[in-house]
Amino acid sequence: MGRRFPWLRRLGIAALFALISVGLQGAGPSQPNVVLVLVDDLGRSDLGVDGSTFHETPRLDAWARSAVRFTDFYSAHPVCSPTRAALLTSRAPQRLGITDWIHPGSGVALAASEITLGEAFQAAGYQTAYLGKWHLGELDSDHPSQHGFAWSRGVNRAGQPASFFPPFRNSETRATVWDVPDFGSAQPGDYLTDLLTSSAISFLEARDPQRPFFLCLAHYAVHTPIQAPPGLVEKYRAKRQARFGDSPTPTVSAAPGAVSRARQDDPAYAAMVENLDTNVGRLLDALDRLKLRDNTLVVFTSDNGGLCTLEGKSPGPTCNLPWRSGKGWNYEGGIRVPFLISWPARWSARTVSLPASTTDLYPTLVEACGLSSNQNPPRDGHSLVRVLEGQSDPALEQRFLAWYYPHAHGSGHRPSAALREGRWKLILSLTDARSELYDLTTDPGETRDQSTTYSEQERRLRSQLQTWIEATRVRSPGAESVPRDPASPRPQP
Ligand SMILES: [Ca+2]
Repeated sequence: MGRRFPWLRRLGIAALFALISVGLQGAGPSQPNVVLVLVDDLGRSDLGVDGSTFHETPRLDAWARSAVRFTDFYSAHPVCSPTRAALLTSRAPQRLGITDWIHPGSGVALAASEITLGEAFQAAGYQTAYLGKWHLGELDSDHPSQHGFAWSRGVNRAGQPASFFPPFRNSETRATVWDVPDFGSAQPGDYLTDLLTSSAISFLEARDPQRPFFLCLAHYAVHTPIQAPPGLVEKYRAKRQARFGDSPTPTVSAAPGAVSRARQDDPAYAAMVENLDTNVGRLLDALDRLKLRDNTLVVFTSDNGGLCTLEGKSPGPTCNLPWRSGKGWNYEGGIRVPFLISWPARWSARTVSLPASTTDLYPTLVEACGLSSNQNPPRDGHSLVRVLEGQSDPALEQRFLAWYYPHAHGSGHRPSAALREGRWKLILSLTDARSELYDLTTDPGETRDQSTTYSEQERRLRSQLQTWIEATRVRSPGAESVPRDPASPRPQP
């Protein structure tokens, strides 16, 4: 609609801010704060609470017991940039023309015209802050400061840091998109995840206590490069030796030419996960110390599944079993992610098994904080507030979730789309139109294709998925990010 009727879109934006300004009259510290912790590539089996016995995550495990935990939460996409764009706008990534991770120099970026979470909260009088990985465009005009985040730290121009160690750059003489800014005073031994958390805590301490805040802490961890504090890596080397001896890491085949790690045993990756857990604990402790915890919504999730599958002979650094494959794929391992949310003043601890998605965060946070109920531009997410309050929500129970990834990926993935409705999961190849159908109730690992046995179900879901793709994708030539030869292997971001 926005592209065909720009005046209507402008009217919609004006209506949004008019609604927000009404809400502003009641703005103040009584409104809840928001802390959104977005982790990069953290898998659904990486935390102790999700079944890991190799990675140690005591702080997240303890918080999970007092939070609302979703068992069937999905990233909007199996790779970074599309999920991040969907998180900020509640729109399916293909509506935004971001259907792959954004390659340096590609010119792909989140359009300035999109209304982001940052802009919605800033317009409502919130102090807004963004730290860490952005990956939604590399120009100054693409920076979080241009999307409603007034304060930022450590935002580089690419999908990963040059290094997790100072000086956070590859070259002393030449600037690159991977350089992480703002930490020039870091000392040898400092670590990026620690510094980002310290900056977030500094923001909390220096904020105006009379106004609520919206803080997004988007860690570069646990994405490549797999680097962690040496002492912690040594701890996990010893743990690996004690548990597995010298036995080689077992692998499984997720698809022809793709190799998946079949057990968690990477010492450096495990150390990154434990360090992340320690830092989430530091942030929660700061909220307690500043007496902010009760009236702050804290959200914790990941932008895609764990990296376990790669094209070639070596697997990725983690294992998502019992979920199939990982980052880059539309199997459960690529899109099912951890999700915790808490607001102690309002919501009781519970476990929710209804499927939900990154696209639901915008309407959930906006409704929970009482900002507005705008529906313009059309958003694809659904507010989770009723579920978080312990009520049933028929609309949420009846809907389907879907994914569209029309590109090849260094994990071995070839263009595909997927749909989940209730117990059923359909995966559709976009190269040869073959489909796979799985019953997640009896086969959560997606090992038994039921498309022949349940052919009527397969036809119905395939038609539903194709209709959704046609309704949401951008049609203008070149609008889908980085369309390349699907047969060409591509580097990992
Ligand atoms: Ca990612």
